[in-house]
Amino acid sequence: MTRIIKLGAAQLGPVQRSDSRESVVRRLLELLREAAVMSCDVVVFPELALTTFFPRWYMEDQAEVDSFFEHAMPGPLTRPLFEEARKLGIGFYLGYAELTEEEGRARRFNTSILVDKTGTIVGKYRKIHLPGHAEHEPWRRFQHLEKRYFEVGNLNFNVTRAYGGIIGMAICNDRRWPETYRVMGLQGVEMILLGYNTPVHNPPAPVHDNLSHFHNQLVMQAGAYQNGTWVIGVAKAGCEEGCDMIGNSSIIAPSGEIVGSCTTLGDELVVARCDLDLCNSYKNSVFNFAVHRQPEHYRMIVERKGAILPPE
Ligand code: CDT
Repeated sequence: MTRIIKLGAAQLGPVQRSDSRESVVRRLLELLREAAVMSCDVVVFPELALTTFFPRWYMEDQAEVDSFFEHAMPGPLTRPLFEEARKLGIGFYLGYAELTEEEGRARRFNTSILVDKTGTIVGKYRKIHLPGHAEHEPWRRFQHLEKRYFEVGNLNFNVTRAYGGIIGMAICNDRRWPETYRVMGLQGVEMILLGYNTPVHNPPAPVHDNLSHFHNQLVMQAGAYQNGTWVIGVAKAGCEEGCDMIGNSSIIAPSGEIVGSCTTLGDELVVARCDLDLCNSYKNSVFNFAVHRQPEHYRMIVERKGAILPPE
C-alpha cells in the first residue's frame, strides 16, 4: 500500500456575509476539481468554510445565529461537494458550524469532517479550544464570540485510519496548544489536518499583531516536529467584512520544514506529495515516546483550570 498522500491545501479568500452558500460551494468545487487535475488524494478546506466568520458579530436572535449553521451534513447545498468528490475519487476535510440534536437538546459545535474518496464521512472533530468571549465587548473593533455560539467539542482528539495512514484533525485555535498535537501524537498520528480563520489584529493583545504570521508558523512547525507528524494548516484569508485575516496556508513536514505554502490572500491551491514514512525517523529516534518520555515525572504537578500548581 502506498504511503504517499498527495495533499491539496485549498485556501479560501474572504467570504462576505452577503455571499450565498451556493456561491461558496461553487468555489470549493472549483478548488476540488483543480486538485483532482493535479492527482490529489485529499483536499483540506478552512475552518467555517461555508460562511463568513460570523463570531465577529454579536447577535441575540437565535434564528439569525442558526442561519450560519448546517443542520445536516451533507445537506441540500453541500451534497454537490460529496457527489463531486465521489465522482473525482478525491477526499476532503471541511470545517463548518454544526447544529445537531443530542441529549434531547439543540447543540452547536465548530466542527470538521474528513471525507474519503467515496464521498463517505470517515472522521468528525468538534473544536475544543474555543477562543474569544461570550458577552458583547463593544470596545473591540470586532467581536470574537466563539464562546457564545459554540459548545466545547465533545469528541476529544481522536485519530482515524484513512488514506493509508493515521490522520487527526484540529481547528484553528487548537493549533496554538501543544496538548492538541501531543494527544494525537501519543496515538501515532501521521498527518494533522486543520483549518483556521485568524484575524491579523488581536483586540486584547494588539502588540502581537505584527507577529501573527510568525506565531502561526511557529506553533504548526513545532507541533509537527515534536510529534513527528505532517501538519496541514489552511486559512480563510483576506479582508472579510472589513476584518483582515492572515493567509500563509502551509504544508509542514515531520521535520518541521514548510514544503508548500500559499502566497496570496485569495482562493489558492498548494499541493505537496506527503510521504507518511517520513514520520518514522522522528518517531523512532528523538521523539520515540516509549523510550524517552518521562510521564511519571509529569505527574508531579497538579493541573487546575487556568493554572498549573505545585502539589500542596
Ligand atoms: N478561529 C480562531 O480560533 N481564531 C483564533 C484567533 C485568536 S487571536 C490570537 C486563532 O487562534 O487563530
